[in-house]
Amino acid sequence: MLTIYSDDHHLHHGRCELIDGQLMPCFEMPSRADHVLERVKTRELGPVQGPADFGRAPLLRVHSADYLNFFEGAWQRWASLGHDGDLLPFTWPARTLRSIKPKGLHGELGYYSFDAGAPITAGTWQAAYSAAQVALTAQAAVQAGARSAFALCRPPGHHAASDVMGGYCYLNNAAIAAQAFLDQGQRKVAILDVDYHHGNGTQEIFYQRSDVFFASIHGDPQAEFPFFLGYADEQGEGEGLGYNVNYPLPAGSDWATWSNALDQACERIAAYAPDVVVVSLGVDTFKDDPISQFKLDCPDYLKMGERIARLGKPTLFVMEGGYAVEEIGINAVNVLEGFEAVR
Ligand code: OKP
Ligand code: ZN
Repeated sequence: MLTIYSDDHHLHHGRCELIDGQLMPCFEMPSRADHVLERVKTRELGPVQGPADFGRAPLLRVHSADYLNFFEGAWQRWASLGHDGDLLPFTWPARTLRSIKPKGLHGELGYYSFDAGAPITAGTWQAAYSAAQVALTAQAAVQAGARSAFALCRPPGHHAASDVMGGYCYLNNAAIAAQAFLDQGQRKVAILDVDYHHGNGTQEIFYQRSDVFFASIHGDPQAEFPFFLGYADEQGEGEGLGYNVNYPLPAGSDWATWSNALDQACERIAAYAPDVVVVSLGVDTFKDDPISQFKLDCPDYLKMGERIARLGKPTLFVMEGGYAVEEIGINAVNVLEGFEAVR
């Protein structure tokens, strides 16, 4: 399997995040992608190539121009105010306030974010831009006829909505790739999100559309980030009604519980009969993940890949979460090797 990877992810290294009332070093750190790349190489998964540059146009198919302009320019505005530490939002237009866009940097940042989990540093735009190009380059390989490809994206993307960042995510790599498939002539795309956290950004982007089917298996938002989306009654809206399915699972869920949801998701995807499948590949479902509560073990990821392969569709894997840094490479590449083992 071809892997697309860019070193630019090192340009994004947030300093800290707030967890359980404590400022902690960011769990979403550069070594995550380094470990996955290393495992891709030691397992000889296949060639590793850098991304091509498809420009901003495919990003604009998913994100608003205002949002992209704000994100690209935010660091300069912050730096010109004399700061050199991470830019973090701290006030959001929650229910009792107005959803207006103030002119100042902090008001605008609150308007374009939903949590304080997406720090903007000097290199964040470049890293996120390159991650989106990584996804688009891997997408192009599948579009050109490859059975599968792996977009080793960092930062991740599935929490990023059309004009909102959050949850370590800025640009929705999987959504950008899914839209590119449609723009290049595919008629139906299914996105399967196996990250521990609900892919709220991806769901929002395609919620009113029937040309993208979105299925997500994740920690129950009653108790887990992102809390305010990802419930089982969210089935899509308007044209999109029936094209969104969520499988919220309780803390402690192991492979038996999780794989039952995967079977259901795969049955729904098979019934949809997509031309291509995009997998939002988070491996934070791992038993030792420091911020998650599922109990999958390393060999389970092989079975995950096998089940996805049995859909029999061209498949693009897009890296999302996974914070047990020592095992992230093993688990991610196990999914890819499991996929490749089914012919
Ligand atoms: C990203 B992905 C806020 C802490 C809340 C955010 C989790 C984001 C997970 N500072 N945790 O889905 O793996
Ligand atoms: Zn996650």
